Amino acid sequence: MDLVKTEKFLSLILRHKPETIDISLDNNGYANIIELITKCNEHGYNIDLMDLKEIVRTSSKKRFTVSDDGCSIKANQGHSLKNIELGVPAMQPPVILYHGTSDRFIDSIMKQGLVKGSRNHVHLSYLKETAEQVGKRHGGKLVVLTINSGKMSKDGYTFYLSKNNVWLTDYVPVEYINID
Ligand code: HQG
Repeated sequence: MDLVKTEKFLSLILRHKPETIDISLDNNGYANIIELITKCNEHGYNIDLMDLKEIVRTSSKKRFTVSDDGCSIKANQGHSLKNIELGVPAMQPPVILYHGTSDRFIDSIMKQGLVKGSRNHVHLSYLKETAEQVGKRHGGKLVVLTINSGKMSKDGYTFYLSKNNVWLTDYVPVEYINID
C-alpha cells in the first residue's frame, strides 16, 4: 500500500470530489469511515481500516481529523466543496504570515490580490519554510510573499486557524502583500 498515494486520494475525496466514489459528506465535511472504506474498495481503490488509521496518524501535515466517536473522518482544510462548514475558529493572526507561490502568478496577484480560486479560502502559513513547500508545488520559480496580517486584522479582515495550523482568510488585497 502506497500511503502517500492513498493520502492524496483521500484528500481528493474529502476535499473536492466525493462523487468519485459515490459518497456524501455531512455539513461539516465528515464521511462515515466504514462507508468511505467500502466505497473506495467498490470503486477499485483498495484501502482498509488499518491503512486509514495509519494515514491519519502519520500524515505529515495532519490533513485529517477523526470524529470523537471514531466513526467519521474529515479533511482539516483545502476544500473546494461548497456548503461545508469546517467549524474553524476565527482567530487573531500573527503580525506576519507567508504565502508561497510561483513567479508566473505574481503579475496577476499584484493586480488582483490573493484570491481563493477554486478553494474555499486563501491559505497562509505561519512558517516561511512551510510557505516554501506550498509554493514549490506549483513549479516555476518559488516566490514567498509576506502578508501584513496584523494590519489586515486591524482593518477588519477575519482569519481562521485550521486544526492543522493553516491560516485561512477570504481574500488578501494587494496593499497587504510584500515581495521580499
Ligand atoms: C495562486 C496545500 C493568480 C496562489 C497547501 C496559488 C496549502 C493567484 C494558486 C493548500 C492569485 C492556488 C493551498 C491571483 C492566488 N492570480 N494566481 N490573483 N491569487 N493565486 O493549490 O495556497 O498539501 O489552490 O498563489 O499546503 O498553493 O494539499 O493554493 O499558487 O495549505 O494539504 O493560485 O494546499 O495543502 O493554488 O495551497 P492552490 P495553495 P495540501
